[in-house]
Amino acid sequence: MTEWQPTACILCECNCGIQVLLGPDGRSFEKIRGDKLHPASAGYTCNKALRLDHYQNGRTGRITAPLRRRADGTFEEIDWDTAISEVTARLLEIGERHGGASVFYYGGGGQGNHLGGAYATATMAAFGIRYRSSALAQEKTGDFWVGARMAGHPVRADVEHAEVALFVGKNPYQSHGFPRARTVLKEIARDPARSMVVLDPVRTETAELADYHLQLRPGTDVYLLTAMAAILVRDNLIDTQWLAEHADGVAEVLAVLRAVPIEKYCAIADVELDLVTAATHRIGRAASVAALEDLGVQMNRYSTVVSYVEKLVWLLTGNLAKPGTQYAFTGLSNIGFDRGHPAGAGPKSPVVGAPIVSGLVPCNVISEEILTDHPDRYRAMFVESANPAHSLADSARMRAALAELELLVVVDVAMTETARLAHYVLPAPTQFEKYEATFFNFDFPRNIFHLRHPVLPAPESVLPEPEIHARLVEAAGALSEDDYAPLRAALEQGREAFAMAFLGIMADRNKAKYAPVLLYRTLGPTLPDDAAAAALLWLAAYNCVRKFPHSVERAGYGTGLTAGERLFEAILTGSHGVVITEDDYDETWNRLRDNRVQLNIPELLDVVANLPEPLGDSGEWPFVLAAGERRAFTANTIIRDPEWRKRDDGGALRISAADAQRLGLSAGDRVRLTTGRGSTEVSVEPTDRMRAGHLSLPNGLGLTVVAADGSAVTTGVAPNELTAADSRDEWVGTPWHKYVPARLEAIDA
Ligand SMILES: Nc1nc2c(c(=O)[nH]1)N[C@H]1C(S)=C(S)[C@@H](COP(=O)(O)OP(=O)(O)OC[C@H]3O[C@@H](n4cnc5c(=O)[nH]c(N)nc54)[C@H](O)[C@@H]3O)O[C@H]1N2
Ligand SMILES: Nc1nc2c(c(=O)[nH]1)N[C@H]1C(S)=C(S)[C@@H](COP(=O)(O)OP(=O)(O)OC[C@H]3O[C@@H](n4cnc5c(=O)[nH]c(N)nc54)[C@H](O)[C@@H]3O)O[C@H]1N2
Ligand code: SF4
Ligand SMILES: [Mo]
Repeated sequence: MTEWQPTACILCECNCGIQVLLGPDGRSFEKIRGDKLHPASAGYTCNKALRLDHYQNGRTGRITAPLRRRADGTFEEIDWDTAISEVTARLLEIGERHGGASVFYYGGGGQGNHLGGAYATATMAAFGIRYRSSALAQEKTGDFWVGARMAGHPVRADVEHAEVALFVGKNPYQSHGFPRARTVLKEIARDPARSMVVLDPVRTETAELADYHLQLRPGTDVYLLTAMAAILVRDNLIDTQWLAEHADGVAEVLAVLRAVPIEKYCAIADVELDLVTAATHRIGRAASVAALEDLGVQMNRYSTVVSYVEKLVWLLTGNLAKPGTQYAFTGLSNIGFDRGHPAGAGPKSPVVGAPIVSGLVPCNVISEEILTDHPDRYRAMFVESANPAHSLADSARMRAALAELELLVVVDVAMTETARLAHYVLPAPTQFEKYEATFFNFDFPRNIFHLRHPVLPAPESVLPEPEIHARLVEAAGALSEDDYAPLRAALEQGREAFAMAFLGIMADRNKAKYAPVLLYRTLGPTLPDDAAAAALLWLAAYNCVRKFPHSVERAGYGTGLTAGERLFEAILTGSHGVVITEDDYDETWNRLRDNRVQLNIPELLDVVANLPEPLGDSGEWPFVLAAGERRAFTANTIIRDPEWRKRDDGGALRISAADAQRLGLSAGDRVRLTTGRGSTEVSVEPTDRMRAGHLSLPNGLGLTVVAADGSAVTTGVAPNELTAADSRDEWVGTPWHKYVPARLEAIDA
């Protein structure tokens, strides 16, 4: 292989298109460059994409054969038939004793691999698995729930075209979250007609580019945003006519905001009133405002309430369904959708009774739902492409919970912190050795989809996730050749006959649950270049046409059944990614519930109306620790090889220069960092970017990999050794990882 091959970076949700040139060994990534033909990233990458060889070929603890844990805790290699039949037998047996709902599914994809996980719904059906979760339920479910209540459809921010970009607890310079983020941020900074407003206690790379950096006290966003919304009302900067036309509940919200003690709230947040007023006026005067909130508030005090007030700021100013504002997206998945039940009314988890939002049990109750003698506790877990022993709150408790399970099955590429605790580890090809795709595509007005083709062959003894799911479903007896035969016969007469036969099967609800595997086993083998894993996208394309006929038509795929086929063909063959839909901005209204927005969420408005005085500084815990910051060389736990980092290789604890001086600490000094849940040693990095009293640890460190000499090496601190499961949002259970009370002691060298 001496050709540049198109694929994508897998280190954040943007999945920028890249091209890879393999070395003479046919395995090493000799060169990587941005793919100019990719319709969203257009050649852009950040610094991280160039280090992907460390994911593919680095010292990662790659697993290349199914593993079974022995009684003494060591692992032995087994063949796939044994693995599938034993896992199936044990899942069925646990299901017989306790019901399928006692088996919990976690994960389904990281930042770039959602194709395999999409087949898991068939496995869930085959074993009667009812409850599931993923990382989204420790970050985005509050946002999803509020969005569902206010609009009935999730929305995204059109930062690229905004006159004013508002970032709340989000550092897109490092974390991205929209295409070509660094370029777009610099464009806004350079343009005198546009502005950037950032709420962040840290002077981040993004804040540095901002016109208004509101460097607030950690955890006080609810006060600051409420004050900003109140300033908009007081100074007549709300779009009264737009609200009259498009919104309900305006009077109730205005009544609350008129009573807000603006000056006091700015003082609580510790930001100059003049600066808050100026930034708010800038938002109020702008023709368009795009707002992006993220983990700085979603994993912090009042998380869901903050998501609500943040939306009030841009809704009161009429920033929806216009260029440069927010839009309701199209796409191939239902990520972000929720029914928006009033608090307490929706589905609940079986043990704790925690609210299930977007079908996901809150991550922070999972250990609680295992470590109990409640009859409905989870007894087994199926983990796919996730590392919950590392990424969920309170790792020690999570490890205890995983150890309590009768069965833990992990599908991964590497021997992770979670895999080490499993009874069975099922190895998958890496994301460059198989067909893969992300469903995190929410671009607008043209949305894209990128089916990535394999760049290099997989080792003999690993199986792609769709094949693992198909084998499990068949071993459970849920599907057999009898189910495939009529579909295969229809296929011989062409896709149209196949579509008809398939729709017939979909009418049977018991069979419809197995749609992914039915497609994989029938349509799959007929697809060119071994693209069986893409079979599921055939149905996704048809559904996209059904849901967004005009958007698909505008993108050039025509109408009706043939549009579904054309869209699927384009996805299948467009190895650089393709445009799947094209929208008008006001299309957003057709997607919202009743074509309107609801400003009043009574439960949350009540909190806004009655915000208490925050508690004073506690003597025992003088610091607030943000546990899990995105930095230049962090990428969740996707790259395990510590050598991928060019800087900050130990993952230093950042501390304000003032605190460091007071404590006599200089760069590289070791300290003991203690929270209510744990204590660890770490090196410090004093910086004038941070406020006094604030500390920050990077995300994704503390991984243990085996070194060349066979010894295990752990790099940096695993943030969740320090976090608590019960420090979480009242409404949706998301964790408060960015607000961990902490203390520090210098360690004498
Ligand atoms: N480099 C890199 N990029 C990534 C990832 C990665 O691991 N590494 N992970 C990806 C994933 S999974 C996600 S979800 C996104 C997350 O992306 P972000 O949410 O942007 O990332 P974080 O750094 O966790 O948090 C954002 C900001 O919140 C600020 N913050 C802390 N406390 C507060 C507070 O009290 N109030 C406010 N207003 N801000 C506060 C922090 O200073 C930080 O700058 O990043 C994605 N991109
Ligand atoms: N304290 C604290 N905790 C946090 C956060 C924080 O800010 N602070 N952030 C949270 C957030 S926003 C997120 S998104 C989560 C992320 O945490 P997780 O959802 O647990 O996911 P990742 O760390 O992305 O790990 C992805 C896994 O997929 C595996 N993998 C890679 N490629 C493949 C493949 O092709 N197939 C399979 N089967 N596996 C593969 C990797 O080896 C890895 O084990 O962490 C959360 N945890
Ligand atoms: S880390 Fe994200 S922004 Fe950077 S190249 Fe990869 S996908 Fe693109
Ligand atoms: Mo995330």
